Amino acid sequence: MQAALLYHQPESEYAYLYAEDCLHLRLRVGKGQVAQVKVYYQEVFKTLEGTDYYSQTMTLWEQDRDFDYYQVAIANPPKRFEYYFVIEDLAGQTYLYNEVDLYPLAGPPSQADLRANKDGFKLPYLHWSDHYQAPDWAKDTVWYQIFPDRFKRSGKIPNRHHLQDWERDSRPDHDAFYGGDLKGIIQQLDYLQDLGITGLYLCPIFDSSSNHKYNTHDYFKIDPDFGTKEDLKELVTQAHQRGIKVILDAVFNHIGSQAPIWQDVIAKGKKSDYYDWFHINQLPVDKLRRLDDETMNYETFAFVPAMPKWKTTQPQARDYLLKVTQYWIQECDIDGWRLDVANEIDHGFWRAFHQACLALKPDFYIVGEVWHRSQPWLQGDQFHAVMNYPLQEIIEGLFMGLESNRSQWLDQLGRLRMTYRQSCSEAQFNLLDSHDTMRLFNKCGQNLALMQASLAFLFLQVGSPCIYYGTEIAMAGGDDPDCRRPMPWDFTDSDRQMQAFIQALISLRHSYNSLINQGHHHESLTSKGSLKLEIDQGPERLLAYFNLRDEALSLEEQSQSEPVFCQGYQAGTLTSYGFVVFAELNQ
Ligand code: ARE
Repeated sequence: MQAALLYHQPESEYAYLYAEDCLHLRLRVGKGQVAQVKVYYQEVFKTLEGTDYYSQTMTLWEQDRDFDYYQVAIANPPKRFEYYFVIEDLAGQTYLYNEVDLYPLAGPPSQADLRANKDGFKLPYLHWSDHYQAPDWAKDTVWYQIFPDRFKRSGKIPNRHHLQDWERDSRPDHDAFYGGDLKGIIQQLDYLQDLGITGLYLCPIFDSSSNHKYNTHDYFKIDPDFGTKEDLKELVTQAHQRGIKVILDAVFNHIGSQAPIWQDVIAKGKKSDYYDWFHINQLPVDKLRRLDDETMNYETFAFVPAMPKWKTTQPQARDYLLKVTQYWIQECDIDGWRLDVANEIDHGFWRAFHQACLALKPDFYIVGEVWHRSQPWLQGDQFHAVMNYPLQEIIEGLFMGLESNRSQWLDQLGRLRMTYRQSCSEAQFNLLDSHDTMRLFNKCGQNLALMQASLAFLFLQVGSPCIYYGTEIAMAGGDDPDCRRPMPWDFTDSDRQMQAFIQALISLRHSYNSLINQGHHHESLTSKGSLKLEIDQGPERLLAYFNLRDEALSLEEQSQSEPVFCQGYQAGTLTSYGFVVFAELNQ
């Protein structure tokens, strides 16, 4: 057994309170090198009195290319928690693994051996408040993302812009306006409720000159083209009446250059009260200038001149943004914030942000936009979740990566589940496309069966799935801005068929949410190249097959089970890259 491959870290995703009375421990070992792992644990001071250690056998929970991951849940753990791992390798050799090293043993450790060893791993005192907690509702949510200018035009709000015709497949350019507004969203809340949606994520809605509103002019004002604060209040109230939560988009990495605050800096330079609220290297800042290879005259988002970067470490700037943060919670009872360009803002700001939100609403939900692995933000003091783009990439590799190495993607899937605490994985914001990516239908080469199968796979993963508006009618669209076409409301028969599939998929998710979130997941490739997904939780089991090859499923595979959640759907016939998804639920 290779000691160098062992890994454990207290107070991380390897040792954490999953719930106030349930501790999760994980141990990483070299793949296939271990026969059994036990954990011995006890209350620190009790061992001094000669009390025996408890022991529990750990379960092989995940595997990837290089490692096996063992996991165990310990109910009602002692508060002062000391523990050792005892590992048996394939040759029957036993080892003790503590915070210092790995020691060979002659056999299972005696209680005296354990008591004599002072280097056990320690969780000195288990304070629930120290540990990552996410609002329970966020783990049971099916999200729907709306790009407000393109979702529904109510016809009741005047618009400052020339509006494009609201036509199916109208192709927007970067500067197009279509006139979607908040009253239009309110008009469609019954539609969303009927789909089974229980969470709405609105892209930015505050005063801004663009159609995307990511260049904010006034953080305390709803964009007049979208409506008023009263409209937002009404939207949230009516959404709540339908069991739908509402989260808004916080664009705190940068401001819009037309904002009075930035205009004041342009006009007054160092005399402006706001000069130090931004990263200014050289005046004037009326336009973006390169000073040398590394430096511009002021910092922006991604070298976009119209998006000067906030200095969120500056006390007044921080206070201003925290005031914005609390204002919309207090005024409109929103349920969460999605954080734009979250990974480029300092952690100190996000800790203060976290406190500010939860001081007002203890079950508030904070989801950061971070496109990569995000442990630093998910330790419990900053975000509850991130937009899970790494999962998006894995599912794309599995379903859309023609001839990709699927076993590698499955390895990454298992490793991703081990990247975060289980409770965090369950609250993740899972997605297959967004306003920043090509639409899923296009990613699937406009193959509806492939799109359905990849969505089914997404809905069967740990974490809360999000569908981007229009996914429910398999809306087409390329990269931004083409992924932001106006939502058609004159549904065709094929739109309705896809809506029925989405409705069935959402219904399955709601019905089996805890099994899907807390069950033991195992994905594998069958000998015939199908992707088999199993989720077990005690007597409950979910089994699904995804055909990933361009030939019909064998009769044996087709006979495995009747399609459960494709009610009214014949198992799809298999064309090239055709997919059939089966699921059976053994109670
Ligand atoms: C638009 C065009 C761009 C063009 C730009 C020029 O889409 O092609 O270069 O205009 O002005 C908003 C608008 C966009 C607009 C952008 C800039 O929605 O339409 O671009 O402003 O004006 C990275 C960031 C991530 C960011 C994406 C876009 O990490 O935070 O880039 N996403 C947020 C929002 C966007 C928003 C902004 C940021 C700015 O969700 O909608 O754009 O507020 C890899 C990298 C990621 C990278 C990702 C996508 O995965 O790892 O870091 O995300 O690709 O590029």
